[in-house]
Amino acid sequence: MAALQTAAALGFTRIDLQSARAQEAPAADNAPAMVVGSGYGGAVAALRLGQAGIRTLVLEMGRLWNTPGKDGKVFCSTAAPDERSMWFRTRTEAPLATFLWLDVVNKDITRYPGPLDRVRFDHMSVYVGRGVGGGSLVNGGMAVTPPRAYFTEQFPTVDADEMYGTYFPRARSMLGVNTIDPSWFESTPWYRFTRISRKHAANAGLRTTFVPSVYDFEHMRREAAGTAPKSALAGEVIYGNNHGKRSLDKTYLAAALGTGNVTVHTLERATAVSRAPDGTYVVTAERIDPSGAVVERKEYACTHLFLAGGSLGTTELLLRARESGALPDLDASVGAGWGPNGNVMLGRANHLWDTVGEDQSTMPVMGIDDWANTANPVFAEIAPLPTGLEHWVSLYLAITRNRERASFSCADGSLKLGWSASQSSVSAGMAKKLFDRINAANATIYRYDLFGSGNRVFADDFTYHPLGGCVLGKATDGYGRVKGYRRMYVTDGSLVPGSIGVNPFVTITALAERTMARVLVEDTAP
Ligand code: FAE
Repeated sequence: MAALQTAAALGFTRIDLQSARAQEAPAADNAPAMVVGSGYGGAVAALRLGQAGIRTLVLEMGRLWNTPGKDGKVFCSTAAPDERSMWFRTRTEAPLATFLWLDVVNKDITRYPGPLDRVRFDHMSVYVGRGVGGGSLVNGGMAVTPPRAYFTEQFPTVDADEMYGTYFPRARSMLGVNTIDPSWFESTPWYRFTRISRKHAANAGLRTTFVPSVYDFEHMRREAAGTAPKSALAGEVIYGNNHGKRSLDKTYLAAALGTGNVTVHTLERATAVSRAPDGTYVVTAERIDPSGAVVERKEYACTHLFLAGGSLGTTELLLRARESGALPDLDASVGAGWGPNGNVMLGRANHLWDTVGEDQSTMPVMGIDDWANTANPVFAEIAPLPTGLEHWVSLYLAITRNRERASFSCADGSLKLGWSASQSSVSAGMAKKLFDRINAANATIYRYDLFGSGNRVFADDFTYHPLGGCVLGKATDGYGRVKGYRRMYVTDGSLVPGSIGVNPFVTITALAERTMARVLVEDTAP
């Protein structure tokens, strides 16, 4: 409680965002504004608060990835994972588990706060990034703006003109989005795998489209030319990129720290949120050491609280607060409206003459766009499988329009997700319809050896794109203000109602920009 008393003594209990600018430097454990999580939603909030002159504390449960290990590199590669790969595991848990049914992909590792986590629920695993930058550390960098018609369907109350005119462009510019030079794409061996998949899609009458990226394609060209250190061309992606990628620590978060008003506490996990009688939010946190041991329990007080722990992290904090009675007025819809963005991974086996190449960039640059097919809308990213050997596999991550939704609960203390295998099979069914067409047109078959021992073709039991849990306009108002509680906000992927039809981080970033623009102007009344 000492922290709270300090906050009250410093007058932090009833300040607003305007008056927060005028506060004197307080004790370390307090800040006018706090942000939980440093992924897309958290990074936007931190930057915009910092620019507004508001002292802001960011709590991030993962570490800061800026120190080289013994090999001189910050991150390890996908092919040679070590303790820097996964979040407190003794063996890696890569999405593509086997090759020719052999357990050759995953490796034993030492427990350590690595940047990739796989959170397992019944029938659904959720991959998330952990560390300063959240998912931006481990993701494929695909920076896709959703089709306007689908965005409008998912967010009927959001002004699409404003989103497409202001916030999407702002997000893309801040994230450093760029596009591959088409002539380089056509000639480089590093994207032969993509060109083969494009040809097979075209043979089935399907359209492909280039997708932008936050990976610096000029750097990639220098990698190919041998004049820059290799990262995307050296198999680096899901455990982090040592070069080339404009992850949030190099964009939004660097700018946030540059304001001089933002502090990031790493290896600190918020475990509970409550509210003091004077309206101050109290965030309870645990600080861990690199072995995972809790070395300190802390309590922070703040006036404005921005929740950005991602779909899982934010939903869990709010659900716990509602169930424990700490924040009883939270909306009944907190925990609901979750979906995996219809994700399904699958592989196809090509003919011997359709080689995909031993050189493969880890950054996807093209998708098969059949979203406009109202009978079976699918957008399938053409994914790399960089093994350094020719394997004739075409890999895909399909985003299907699966309308199934699930709810979280944490009645017995642990977070549970009510997602069923039959809900996943909706996504698999849609992916199958599309890829059956491609196989028929090319006389090819699926690969049965990539996802474990059971001859599985469609990996529909994991997602890279967890969305929902605190849906915009349901658990929050139309701008991410949490219903039932003033000065508490959600700015991350939990606002998106389970599906957005494309890879989601541009949408999450743009929505967070929209929230911050509104909140910093309007939420000034005491
Ligand atoms: P997120 O980025 O997950 O950040 C949440 C942060 O909060 C994390 O750093 C957590 O460690 C931290 N955190 C959580 N709970 C707590 C707590 N209680 N206390 C303190 N810290 C906490 O959230 N999306 C694309 O658009 N394009 C892609 O190419 C793409 N590829 C992907 C590939 C992989 C392997 C993965 C895992 C994801 C991929 N995604 C991609 C998804 C994308 O990274 C994801 O939608 C965003 O990162 C979600 O952003 P949020 O701000 O919601």
